[in-house]
Amino acid sequence: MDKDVSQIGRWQEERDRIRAAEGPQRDSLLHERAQWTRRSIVTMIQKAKAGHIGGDFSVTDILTVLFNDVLRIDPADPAWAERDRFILSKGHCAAALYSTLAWCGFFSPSELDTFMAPLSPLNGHPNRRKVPGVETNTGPLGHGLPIGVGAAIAARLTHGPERVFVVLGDGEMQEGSNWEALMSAAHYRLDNLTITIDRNRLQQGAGTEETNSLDPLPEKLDAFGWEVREIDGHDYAALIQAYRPSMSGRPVAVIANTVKGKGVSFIENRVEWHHKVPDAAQVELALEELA
Ligand SMILES: Cc1ncc(C[n+]2csc(CCOP(=O)(O)OP(=O)(O)O)c2C)c(N)n1
Repeated sequence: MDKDVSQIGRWQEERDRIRAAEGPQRDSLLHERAQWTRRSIVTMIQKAKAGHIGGDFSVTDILTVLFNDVLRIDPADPAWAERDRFILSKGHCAAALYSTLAWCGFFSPSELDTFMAPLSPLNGHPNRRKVPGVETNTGPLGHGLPIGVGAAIAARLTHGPERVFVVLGDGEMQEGSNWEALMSAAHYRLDNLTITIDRNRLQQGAGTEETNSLDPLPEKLDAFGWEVREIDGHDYAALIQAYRPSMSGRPVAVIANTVKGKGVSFIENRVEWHHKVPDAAQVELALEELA
C-alpha cells in the first residue's frame, strides 16, 4: 500500500490546528474527526458484512487523540527509527485502526472500501507486512503488551526518544500474559511505556465482571507497580492530559472508562453489538446519528 501524500498534508494541517487549539474549540475538532472515523467504520463493516463495531466505537476517541495530537509519527516514513510505537492489542478492532491510519495518509482513504475483501491487505486483524503504520500483528488477544514491553526495553537500550503506547481491551486483560508483562514493565521501570485499557465493561457475549471480574482494576495495577490514571475515555481533554509522560519513573496505565458502541444509541452498551453487522436501515440510522 502506498502513502497518500495529499492526505498526509491534510492530516498535518488539521493536527497543527488541534495542537494549537484549546478548550471547546479543540474538543470540537477532535469530535469531528472521531465522528468521521465512526462513519467510515459503519461503511466498512456494512460492505464487508463483518467487523467489531462495538469495540471500534469505544476505542475511536482514544485513537483520535493519540494519532491527531499525542504520537510522534511520520506517515511519509512509517519506519522512522525515532517514531513512537503504537500497538492496538485488541486487534479485532482493526476497522477503527485502518480508518485512523488512512486519515493520517499512511495509505489512501479510498482503500478502506476493500476492508476484508479477498486479497485486500486490510484483513480482519492488522498485519504489519501488509499495512503501513501497523507496528505488529495483533488479533490473538494478550500479545500486544508483551511486544510493547520488548519495544520499550529496546528504546531504553538504544537511548531512543520514542515512547511506546499499547491499547488493550478490558476483556483482554483476563489473558495471563498481560499480567506477566505488567510485572516485567514495572520491574524494569519502563516509564517510556503507556498502556490504555478500553474499559467498556463488555467482552464477547457478556460483561467483564460476570465473566472473570477485573475490579478493583486501578488498585491491582497500582499494586503491580504502575502509575494509574483513570479517566473518561470519551473526554478529549482528559485523554490528552492522561498521555503526558510518566511522573513517577513507573510505566503508566490509563484506565479509559468508555461506552461500547459509543455514538450510536441502539448500539451503545448492547453486548450483541460486539460483532453484529447493521442492516441497511440500521446503517442509515447510524450514519444519521453520527452526522
Ligand atoms: C486469545 C484469544 N481468545 C479469544 C479471542 C476471540 N475474541 C475476539 S474479541 C473478544 C472479546 C474481547 O473483549 P474486549 O477485550 O473487552 O474487547 P472490546 O469489548 O473492547 O471489543 C474475544 C474473546 C481472541 N481474539 N483471542
